[in-house]
Amino acid sequence: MDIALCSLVNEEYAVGLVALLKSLRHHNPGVALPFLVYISRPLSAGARQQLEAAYPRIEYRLIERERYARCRFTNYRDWGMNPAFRYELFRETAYEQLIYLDADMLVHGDIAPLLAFRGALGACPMPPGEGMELRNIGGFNAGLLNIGRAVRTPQIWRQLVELAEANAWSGNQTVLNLVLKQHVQPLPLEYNVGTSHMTPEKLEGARIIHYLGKRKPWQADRPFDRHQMEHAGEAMCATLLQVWNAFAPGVAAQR
Ligand SMILES: [Mn+2]
Repeated sequence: MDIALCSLVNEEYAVGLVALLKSLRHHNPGVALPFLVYISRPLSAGARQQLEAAYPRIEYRLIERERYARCRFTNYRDWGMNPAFRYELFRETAYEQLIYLDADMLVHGDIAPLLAFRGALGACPMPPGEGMELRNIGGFNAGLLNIGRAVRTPQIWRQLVELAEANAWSGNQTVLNLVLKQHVQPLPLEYNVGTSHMTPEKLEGARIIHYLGKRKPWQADRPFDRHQMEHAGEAMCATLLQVWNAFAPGVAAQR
């Protein structure tokens, strides 16, 4: 098999991944690729059961946390996950393409063209002004990465870790951009449509929705942050929550 899908979660983000997997099955029922779930600590039996019920080919990959212990970030966001764990993807050599999806994403359409991509690195460009340290130079959003074997090398992995250790960056995305800039090929924007500036037109065309921001749709007490509410508007936020809730863990599969 030459392609695998993957994500990176802890116990809390596993809820988001369950919804992502259910949405993938719903919109792409023919897809039966392996799905690698990167974790840094074992998940509870309950979380594993939900993931495995949502998708048939789950494989776990346990990250050695020590490898990333010296990588430091300023905007830690209280994830309970070291942002540098994302660099572990660059140690996987088994597949021609490794397609990474953030666990705060939802598949919203046909992703066959994304699965057909072959190349060093496919990612969606970020709008100007976004991406913290990248706001003036631009770059790609690291929530969706189609990573070819050419960049999954010990050299690139070491560059990522060394750069992350050298400076306190806002997150893993800046380091990924700085190291991989010359390798990236832009993917159509519909594969990573951020919720913060969502419009009805963008939602209509989205193949993958990315629930950006500090708050996440499974945090029922407050699923969106203020920035998101102001930019997308209350009605759009309600729609986005409805879309996510249709795939929430515990909700029976549609169709
Ligand atoms: Mn994300």
